Amino acid sequence: MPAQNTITDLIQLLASGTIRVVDLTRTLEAETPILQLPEEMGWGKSLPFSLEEISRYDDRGPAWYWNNLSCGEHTGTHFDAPIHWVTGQEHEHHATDSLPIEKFVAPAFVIDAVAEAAADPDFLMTVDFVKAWEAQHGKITPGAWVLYRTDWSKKTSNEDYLNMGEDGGHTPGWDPETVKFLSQERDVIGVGVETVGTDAGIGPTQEPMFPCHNLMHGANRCGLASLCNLDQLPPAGALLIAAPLKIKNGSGSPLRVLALVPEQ
Ligand code: 23J
Ligand code: MN
Repeated sequence: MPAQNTITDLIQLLASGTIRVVDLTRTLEAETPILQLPEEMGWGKSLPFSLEEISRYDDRGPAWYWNNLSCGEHTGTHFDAPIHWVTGQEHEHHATDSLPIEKFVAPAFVIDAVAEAAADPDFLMTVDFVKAWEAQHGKITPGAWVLYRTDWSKKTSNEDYLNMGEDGGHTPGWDPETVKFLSQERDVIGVGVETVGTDAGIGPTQEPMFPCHNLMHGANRCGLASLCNLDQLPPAGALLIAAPLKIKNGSGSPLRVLALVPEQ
C-alpha cells in the first residue's frame, strides 16, 4: 500500500476514535516533585519548575500573555539522553539535539508490576519477571520502549511519591541484570517509569550505582521518567510519541509523551 494511503487510514482511525491518544505526561508546576539526591555527598541540585510572568494583557504587554520558565532538564515527565551519564559520554548522536528522530516514534511494551511495587517499595524488576511477562504477552520486539507500570504516578502527595526515608528514597526500580537484558537481548530504545527517575530509590546503593542510568546510557539507550496513565495502555500494541526539546548538547528535557492506543 502506498504510504500516503497508510497515513490517510491513520487519520481516519484517529478521527473515528478507533485509535485513541493517551497523555502520559504529568502537569508541570512549581509543586512538581524533584529527584532528591543525598546532600551529604555534595551532589548538585536540580531547579524545580517555575514561571515568571512577563506580561498578561497589561502595561507590560497590552495584548499578550507570556512567561519565562526555568527548571532542571530532568524535571517532571522528562527524557534522559545517553549523554546524561558518564558511561554514555563517548557515544555519537547521544544528546537531545543529535539523537536519531526515529527513536521518538516507537512501539511500547508495558510490564505490570503494580502488585509487587505495592507490596515492596524497593521492588527491583528481575530478568525472570520480564521473561514471565513475555511468556504471557509475547516477546519484546527490537526498537521499542519498555514501560514499567507501578501505578506510582497515582500517589497523591509528593511525600508518598518520593517516599524518602532517613536512608534515602524507596521507590521501585531495576535489577542491573534486567537493564543489561533489555538493552542487549531485547534491543530496547530505553525504558520508561512512573517514578521520579528511571532508577530505584535505592539506586545510590546498587552495584553499579544507579544501574539503569549506568547501563542503559552506557548502551546508548534512553529513559523516560515521571510518566503517568500507564494503566490506560495495553501490554503491547501502543505507539509512543516522545520527542525531547532540541537543546544543543542537552542531557534531557521535559516533554509531552503521547501514546496511540487501539480502542478495544
Ligand atoms: C542524576 C543522578 C541520579 C539520578 C538522576 C539524575 C535521575 O534520575 C534523572 O532524572 O536522570 S537517579
Ligand atoms: Mn532524568
